[in-house]
Amino acid sequence: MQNQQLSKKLSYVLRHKPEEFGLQLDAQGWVDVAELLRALHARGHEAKLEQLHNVVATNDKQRFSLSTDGTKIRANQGHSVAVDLALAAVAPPELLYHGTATRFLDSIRKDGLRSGSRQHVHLSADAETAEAVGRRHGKPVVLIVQAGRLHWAGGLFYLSANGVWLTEAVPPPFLELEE
Ligand code: HQG
Repeated sequence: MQNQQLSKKLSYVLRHKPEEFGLQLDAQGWVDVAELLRALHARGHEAKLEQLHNVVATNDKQRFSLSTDGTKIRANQGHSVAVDLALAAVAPPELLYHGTATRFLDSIRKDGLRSGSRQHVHLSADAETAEAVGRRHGKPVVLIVQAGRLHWAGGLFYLSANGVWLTEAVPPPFLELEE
């Protein structure tokens, strides 16, 4: 398996469908590295420990973390399965950004940003990153999130290990279109 394929497979297993590989994440989303490699192997996906380490270290978005003793691995964010990443709530910067596609704008204007199938709404620290996130869905558009005001109003914010800002929802009054 190539590194990118392994990365995609890891995202799938560690964020969305561990049970499809006969795996169970612990409460914080960790899974035993040796068990994971065995589960991949059993389904015809060959990967060695060294390659796994390489993918964790070089992944473009730093999507995965190894435990300090190296025996466990988890996804840093993006889960649809219920896990408690045990991130501490922190004060966000005044402004954060959310990239989406133009076709979602009407619905977002009405309902605000919702986490949908994932556990959180994902926000970016800069508009360029947000635009790239939005492009995954179609014609990209960047929304400015009044994160400071939302935090002041009681919204909880978390910063994942790979620099993605997470929050539960962003109501319409805290959103504006970037010019
Ligand atoms: C949209 C990638 C209609 C939302 C990225 C988004 C990110 C609404 C889509 C991470 C809505 C969900 C997550 C509403 C939100 N009505 N549409 N009320 N509220 N939406 O993929 O943020 O490469 O689940 O705007 O870098 O695009 O996977 O979320 O367009 O960090 O590591 O519903 O995924 O990282 O799409 O991306 P997603 P996202 P990875």
